[in-house]
Amino acid sequence: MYSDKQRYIDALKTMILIRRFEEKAGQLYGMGKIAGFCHLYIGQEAVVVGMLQAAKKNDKHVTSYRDHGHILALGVDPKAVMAELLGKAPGCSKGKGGSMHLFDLENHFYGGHGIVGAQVPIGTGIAFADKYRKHKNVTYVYYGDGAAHQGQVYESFNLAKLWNLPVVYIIENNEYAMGTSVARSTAEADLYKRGVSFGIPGEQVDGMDFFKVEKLAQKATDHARNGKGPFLIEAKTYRYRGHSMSDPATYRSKEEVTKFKEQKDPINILKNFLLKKKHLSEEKLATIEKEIKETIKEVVSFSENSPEPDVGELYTDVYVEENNG
Ligand SMILES: Cc1ncc(C[n+]2csc(CCOP(=O)(O)OP(=O)(O)O)c2C)c(N)n1
Ligand SMILES: [Mg+2]
Repeated sequence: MYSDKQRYIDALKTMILIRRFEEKAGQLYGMGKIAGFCHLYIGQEAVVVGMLQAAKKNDKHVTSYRDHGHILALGVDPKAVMAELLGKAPGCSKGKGGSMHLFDLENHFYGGHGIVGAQVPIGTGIAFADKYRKHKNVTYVYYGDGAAHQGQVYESFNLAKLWNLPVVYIIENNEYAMGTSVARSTAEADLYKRGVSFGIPGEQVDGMDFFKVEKLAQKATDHARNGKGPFLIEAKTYRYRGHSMSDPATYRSKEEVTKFKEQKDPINILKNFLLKKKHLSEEKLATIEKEIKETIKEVVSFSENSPEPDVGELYTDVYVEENNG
């Protein structure tokens, strides 16, 4: 039987994998090996890993350009993700999408979207398709505090509630939209209230705490799966790195970032719980770290040694028809 203890250890492993993967991606970007944009998820790991505890195999997932953590948490091979970042042929989008356009049909990961807020109507449409086909799947739609201001979010909310679509909206409130803080841009900063006028229930959660996220994820998922319609979660989180790889970070103090790293780090919170409960020993933890380090090494070597896509690939995959549950 898959015990809670094992599930927590697996969640910790996933969070560490995301962290180490992204630290490496940051380095490779600095070395000029990753082109285009690259937005790191470091600091936000407990949000997606916590949410996925409530998801089932055929559920659907869609997010913004800050997407590495989501696709890794879904279990997609990190080699396919890193190869994509490097623009290589075995990448999950065949090296043609890059960091912002990760995609994986098998795990129902529908991107990776560069237009702020665009994934919200897309995810709502995916949820509509499931309801129309009478499939009991739930769609998870992640977006940022900045995206929460987009008009298309509210057009989606209206139809999602009108038709009681099986969708969970997750606002990853990491305090900033590029360089603009929530406090500077938002009259009502409790973003979980944004569904009220549509009749969509919403709740706020500490997005740095895996346990709190998974608890609310279960509640929201049950709501959506049982035909009660959409649910809105605001996960209060924090990104440690810049908005993307070029960010002067003049909009926040070093002390603020240090405070989150020292007092609220999602990996430390989960790790310390497991150590304290003796679910995990320091030795076992060291082995996990070592194995992940090895994995990352292999991932990088695989990606660097893989070929670029063939020129003929320019004309393939422009349109894909999916016909599954
Ligand atoms: C429609 C649109 N407007 C502006 C941009 C430029 N832009 C990219 S990311 C971003 C900030 C979004 O912040 P948030 O939704 O909080 O997400 P986060 O980056 O914090 O994850 C902006 C304005 C864009 N990509 N698309
Ligand atoms: Mg943000």
